[in-house]
Amino acid sequence: MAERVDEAARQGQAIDQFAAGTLNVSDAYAVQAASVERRLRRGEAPIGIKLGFTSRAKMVQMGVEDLIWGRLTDAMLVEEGGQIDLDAYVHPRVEPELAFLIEKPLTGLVTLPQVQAAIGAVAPAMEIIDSRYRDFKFDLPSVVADNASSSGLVLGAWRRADLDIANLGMVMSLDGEVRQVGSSAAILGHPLRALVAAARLVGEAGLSLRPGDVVLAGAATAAEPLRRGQHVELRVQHLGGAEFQVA
Ligand code: OOG
Repeated sequence: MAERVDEAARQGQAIDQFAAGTLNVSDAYAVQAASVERRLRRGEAPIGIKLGFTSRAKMVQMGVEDLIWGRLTDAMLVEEGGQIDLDAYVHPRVEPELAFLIEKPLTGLVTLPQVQAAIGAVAPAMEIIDSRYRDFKFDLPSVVADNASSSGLVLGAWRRADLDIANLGMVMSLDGEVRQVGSSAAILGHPLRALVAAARLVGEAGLSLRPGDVVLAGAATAAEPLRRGQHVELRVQHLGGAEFQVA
């Protein structure tokens, strides 16, 4: 299963979804870990994790109640202001997010003040998500096995996390047209809670967030499908923005 999802991601080719009931959530995380292990054996380096379903808009869009997480590698980084090739993906979508840079290790049950003390910087970010399944019918274990649809990330400039990020306006535009408007408050009510959740989730897997890790806090709005030729831009109040082009 790990080989199938990994090859699908590597080649940008859709695969059939695993039959319903073949995987439970904990099996699915084992498939995810094994598939990312294959990427690391090919020379990719781990750079952090992403969270999924941290906002009501995403939960409603996908019909779920649970948070999930996936693993990020350096090969997923898209240069800010750069270009992606639509052919490298199956059916990519883009989401407006915030990214955090971890400065001190975090794992297990942690408090908001501990989280605040552990982050070094925050940046506007977009995640390119790409479910590798053909005719996908939503099923949580399938998404988890497919590395929580993680496919790419675009990071804006980091700045020290000394400003209040509780309620920052976020506007995502496609070809100059505003398509998604939200607030960082949509991320679990306060985006730092995403880090509390991230520490708990990686802790449950026997892991920790390490200095230098990037944590994508999860989408603040619903996702937008990407099309060839599009220009995608995110602006975040007080933080700046990020953009990229779809070729
Ligand atoms: C799952 C990934 C969701 C988020 O930010 O909520 C996600 C999907 O929608 O395919 O990354």
